[in-house]
Amino acid sequence: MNDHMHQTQSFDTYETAWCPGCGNFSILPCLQKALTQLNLDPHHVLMVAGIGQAAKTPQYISANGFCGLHGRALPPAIAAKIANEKLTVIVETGEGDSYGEGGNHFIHNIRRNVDITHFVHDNQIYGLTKGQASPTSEIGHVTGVQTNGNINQPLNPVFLALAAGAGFVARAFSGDQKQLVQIMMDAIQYPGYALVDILQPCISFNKVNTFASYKDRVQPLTDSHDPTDFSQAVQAATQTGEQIPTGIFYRVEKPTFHTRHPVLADHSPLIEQTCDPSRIKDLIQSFV
Ligand SMILES: Cc1ncc(C[n+]2csc(CCOP(=O)(O)OP(=O)(O)O)c2C)c(N)n1
Ligand SMILES: [Mg+2]
Repeated sequence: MNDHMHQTQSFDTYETAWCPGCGNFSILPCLQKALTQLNLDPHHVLMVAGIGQAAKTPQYISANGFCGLHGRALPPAIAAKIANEKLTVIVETGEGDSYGEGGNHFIHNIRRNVDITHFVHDNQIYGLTKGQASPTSEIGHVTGVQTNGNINQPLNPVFLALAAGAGFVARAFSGDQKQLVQIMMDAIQYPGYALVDILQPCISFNKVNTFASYKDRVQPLTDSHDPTDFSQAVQAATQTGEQIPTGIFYRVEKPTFHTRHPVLADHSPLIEQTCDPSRIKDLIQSFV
């Protein structure tokens, strides 16, 4: 949050190290557009990631950034939001990072419901490490490691998020930018933990889930879908077959970590809170 960032006032993006044709190239401008349309200032936004191709995103956009360990993006993101609720905190990272190495954080972060947004670039493969099966790879997917095809059934992250109690659950497709920008804006504005699983082709290491295979199958939810209806959300999240529903499956407000926490409930950053040392002194005294 230096002076330079103060003056930037726009979410500039930078040259990337992604493969030409990567779905990430569609997601980055959507993020830029969503943040700009929400009139946010770059110095009020914190982008957090773990490790991976998707996890490079914070390095390619002008905002505050934190690159964590693989699978460990959510803990520092939550910590930053708890320390300063005035920050808009966005975790942007891969599905291996989010649901595999970070799977336990994913589940328990939903229970806490800290007001952060989680954009998962779901290319159904470990991209950075050159194409091993990830938690969302399909059964039978042949890779350099799974030479006879992946034998493990894929995780359904949107269904899992619903089951764990998330209040905002969406699925998007990197190839539908108009829908993605809108979902990103809604997710950022949602007061609580918001998950957006973004289907994204990896042109170098996933020859199964190609742009064309997604494009033929994604099907935006119609207006008849009621995002406050849990059973409709579950139905959309678990739909199998040729069509892959996209859109906001579920959106209901739930008490957040901040509203439930006695110290955080007044919504001021920790650094601005007054501290009464005499209370601690009394406590220490009680142990003597
Ligand atoms: C604890 C740990 N395990 C494994 C790795 C190696 N590793 C780095 S990135 C990665 C996979 C990234 O896949 P994903 O999160 O789906 O992102 P993508 O590259 O596909 O965008 C792995 C296994 C690591 N860095 N740290
Ligand atoms: Mg991946």
